[in-house]
Amino acid sequence: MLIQLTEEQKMLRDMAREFTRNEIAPRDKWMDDNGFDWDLCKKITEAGFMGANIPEQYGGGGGGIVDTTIIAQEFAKGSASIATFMGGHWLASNLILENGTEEQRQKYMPEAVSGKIFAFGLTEAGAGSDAAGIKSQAVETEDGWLLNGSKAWITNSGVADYYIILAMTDPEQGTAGISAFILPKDAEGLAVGKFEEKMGVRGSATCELAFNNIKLPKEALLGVRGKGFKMAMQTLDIGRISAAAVCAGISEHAMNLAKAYANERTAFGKPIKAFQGLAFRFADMYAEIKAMELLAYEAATTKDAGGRCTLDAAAAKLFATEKGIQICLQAQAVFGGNGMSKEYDIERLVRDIRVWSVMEGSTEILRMIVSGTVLSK
Ligand code: COS
Repeated sequence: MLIQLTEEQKMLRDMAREFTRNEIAPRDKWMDDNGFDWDLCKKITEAGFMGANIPEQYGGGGGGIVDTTIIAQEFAKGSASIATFMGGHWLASNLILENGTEEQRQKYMPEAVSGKIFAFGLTEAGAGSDAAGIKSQAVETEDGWLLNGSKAWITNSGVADYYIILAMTDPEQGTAGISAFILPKDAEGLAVGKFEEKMGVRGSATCELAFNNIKLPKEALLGVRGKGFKMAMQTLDIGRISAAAVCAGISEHAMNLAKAYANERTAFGKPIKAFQGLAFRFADMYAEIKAMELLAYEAATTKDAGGRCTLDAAAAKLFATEKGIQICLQAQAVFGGNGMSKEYDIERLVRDIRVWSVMEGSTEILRMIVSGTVLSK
């Protein structure tokens, strides 16, 4: 498949690139030290990126998956944390867009555009890769639902205004017994834990959530009862495309940092880029980043055309996360001892990229999905 961006998409890319250079990149180190940046979040909203995935009729940018993939990749060149934050927000708001009633869309979509933050809550302390093993439970009552349980490692938790929570409604039915609910941050009985001290993407907020007899109205149910697992899996297909593009963005950032260093640092009387052993690293980095991009955009194009992209999205993320980690390590090696120092941004990128081989489907889960499909064909 030949991937060609439209003129509008090229403009979107240039806009996201400029915004990254001017607003995002200068704040990344601050976020690494201090956590979520509310001022930057406000600027992202004002620039229209929060609603990039929302149709124009609800006030959004009307973009598809290719468009959000472009933004995610550009943002990741300045900050993996911000790309993570945006991915979580788009994923959760997209769930309402694709599965909600018209009333739900009319209520929540303009809010997502205007800066209310959304989060997608699937993972629990005892159920990560085994997503169907969640224990949170929603019991139907006369006037709504009673939610109990907990979630862990939820991107945007602690800063989100709304959570899309996956819970068991009919445990005896396995994956067909899981449903999705819209939970506002001020719901009585919702306890939000302290921010996790993570190794990387430290500017993206992550907390534990506990649900203690939370009463939700009937309208809190998102989509059809029992369809929550499928909705979550379809959403993860999109998340994995974005993850692949984010890894391409982080990798390009790492390569560019290493390039600048290789130009300026000298050894044995010449710039270190003159040594072929070092120069060849850049050939591999460039080729692998290009391949990451192509896989990500092919899956995004399939999704936008209405096709199922489970296999291609999993393959794109598998390749991008595994290669991305290697690229960041290779780029760090160009810096020699300086690569270990916090004075150089490269050490942060090495920490940031690591999370992607776990988040939104571990490498092992992705290999299961890809090998299962390839071998059954
Ligand atoms: N799109 C649409 N439907 C899907 C789907 C997808 N991508 N993936 C699975 N389904 C459907 C299946 O077709 C099946 O439907 P039927 O029962 O009608 O046949 C149903 O969902 C259950 O699928 P399956 O039997 O494959 O479920 P498993 O419990 O075996 O789980 C894996 C499959 C391991 C792939 C899933 O649990 C997974 O992706 N785990 C990783 C979770 C993850 O990425 N977590 C990251 C944190 S969230 S940010």
